[in-house]
Amino acid sequence: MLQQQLLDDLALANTHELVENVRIKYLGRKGLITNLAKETDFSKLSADEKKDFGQKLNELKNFATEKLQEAAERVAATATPVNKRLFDLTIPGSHRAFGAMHPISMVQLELEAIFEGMGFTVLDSPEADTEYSNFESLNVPADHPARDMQDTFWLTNGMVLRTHTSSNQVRALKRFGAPFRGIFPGRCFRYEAIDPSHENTFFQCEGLMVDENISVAHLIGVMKTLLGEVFKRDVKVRLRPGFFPFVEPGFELDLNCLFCEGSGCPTCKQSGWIELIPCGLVHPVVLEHGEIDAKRYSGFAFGLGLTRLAMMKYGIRDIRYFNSGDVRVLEQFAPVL
Ligand code: FA5
Repeated sequence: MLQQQLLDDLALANTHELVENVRIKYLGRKGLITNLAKETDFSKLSADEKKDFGQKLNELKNFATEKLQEAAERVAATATPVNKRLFDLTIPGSHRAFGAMHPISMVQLELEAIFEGMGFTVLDSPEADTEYSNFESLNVPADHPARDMQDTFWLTNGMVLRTHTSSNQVRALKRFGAPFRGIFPGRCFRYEAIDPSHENTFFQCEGLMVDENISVAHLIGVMKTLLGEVFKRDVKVRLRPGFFPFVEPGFELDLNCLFCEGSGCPTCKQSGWIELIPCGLVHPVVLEHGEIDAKRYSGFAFGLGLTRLAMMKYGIRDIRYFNSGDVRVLEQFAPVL
């Protein structure tokens, strides 16, 4: 009877822990089999009876030991290996530091979305380009004084590190023809003194729209939409005449300094204004270089200072932080989880 009871218990024991419980129940210090000897009054038994009892008790212990051993082996054979156990989703995970997108990339993506919403195509363009693309195609001949405005890094093969994203204007017009609407964001390089608002490596976003009857009104409309969406509030801007050989007329669109609200600070060089978007109507010579009929089509172009826009949007007072590689700057843009 005790044997059958032991077998029934072991049939239900499917872990090592349960098998051990069965062992304790039968063979432990106060176990059912162990107790058989303790509870028997040997003084009342004859010598033969004692011998017989001892034999049966040993047989029972051996039986139990054997069945417990079998049960332990069965459990070991069917146990799930540790590396195959199901995940416990309630265990708290370990925290990993998240990376952050660079603020310039964030502004670039935002600009791309805004312009795509206005039907503009986003184009990539080369950082190392020809002298023709960077200057001549834009109505800036070799001896033109405007070249002094952009101190240039020349490469040993005669090419240049582009000084502005305007270098892609004629290439885009030749490739896509008119009508055309596109932006080309990218990195530009100038050999110049570095200060809180000037870097030798910075980002611009060129915009170019060519179609029939394009006027300054279209240019202003697009600029207003752009700044309204970027700053999500009314910003003060001013338009003043500006000279660039590739536009006629040319303008400088300045943004009222968001740090000092126009009263003057180091970022705006005490002027109260940040020079942000030079722009104008595309010069007919540039259209012709782009193989566009300048009598039929007109257009506007702008060269937005992307890095300076990122400074204004995120309140970064010194342009040198962007290229500093200081991870503490970037950490401030990491997503909060
Ligand atoms: C140009 O580069 C013209 N290609 C812009 C243009 C395009 C005019 C199309 C007309 C039509 P400018 O040199 O002013 O213009 O530079 C444009 C913008 O780039 C500036 O307003 C400024 O925001 C930014 N920028 C220029 N130099 C630096 C610099 N060293 N560091 C950071 N940003 C700069």
